[in-house]
Amino acid sequence: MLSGFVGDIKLDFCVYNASGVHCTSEQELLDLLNSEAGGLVSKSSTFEPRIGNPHPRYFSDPKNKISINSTGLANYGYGYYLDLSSKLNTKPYFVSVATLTELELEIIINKINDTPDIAGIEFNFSCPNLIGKTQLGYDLTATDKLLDFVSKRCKKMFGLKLPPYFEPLQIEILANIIKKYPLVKFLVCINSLGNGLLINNNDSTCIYPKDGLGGIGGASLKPFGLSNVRELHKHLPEMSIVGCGGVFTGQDVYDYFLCGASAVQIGTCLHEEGLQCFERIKQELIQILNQKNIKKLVDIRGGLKVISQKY
Ligand code: RRO
Repeated sequence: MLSGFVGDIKLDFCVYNASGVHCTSEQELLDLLNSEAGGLVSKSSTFEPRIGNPHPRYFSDPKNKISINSTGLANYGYGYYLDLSSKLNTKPYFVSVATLTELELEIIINKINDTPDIAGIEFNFSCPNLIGKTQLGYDLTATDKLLDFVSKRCKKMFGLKLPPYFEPLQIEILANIIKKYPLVKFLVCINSLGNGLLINNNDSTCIYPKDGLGGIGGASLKPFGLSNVRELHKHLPEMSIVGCGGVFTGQDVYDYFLCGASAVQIGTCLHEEGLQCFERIKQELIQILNQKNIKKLVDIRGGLKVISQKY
């Protein structure tokens, strides 16, 4: 009833974590494995381990369902996440890779090609918090070039984690680039809204790096996540799209499927509520489908109705 898919991988339950949330250490990944999540994706990994940006670098305001982070790609290095794959193989396990240089990327891809038990690679084209760097996904020429590089080397199924786009034309151009690379099997839309600012009641920024700028997560992302999924689904109807951004309830998951998603990731809600959010959301989805007499969530995929003209 609630299955989903990511490329050619089936998830028994279509909801799992967003990269970056509860997925940096072995224990966190094992927690996800033992939860109701339908799969799991690691923290974005780099060639060498990184300690990330200085603290405080995360803040959330649960009442307003909003978060800000500037983690700065803190991770244990790609080898750590590959070595864990044999322990995590009872569910689809995706490794997220953040690209820093082509030389390092080539080594990482070769190693992943030789690692069984990895369902696929989520290439992060959208980290907003690297000091002195812009988000790769906003440079469509660089995106095209890197996709060419990856496609020529990667033997595993792979996908892209994309930033939010705000212009339909930009999404159309991106979709035309992606069409050139049939090995791209899934897209994750969207990463946090880059370079937002939250202020606390001491008149100060809530986080320290970049004078307080960071990636915004939470409920305000949902309209942009929905529109990005919807627009990409229109241009790439065969592509599997993982919805991400502002998912707190079963209704949010349902809405992402209506726009064309085939699976959904949870970020801020998982961080705030913890692992039990998966079971709660599952029960909410079952109730919605029963009320609407829908047998399988995937049957509504892309079925959003556009309101008809009245006059
Ligand atoms: O580590 C981070 O600062 C981070 C990453 Br890699 C990302 O993709 N998105 C985000 O909000 N933070």
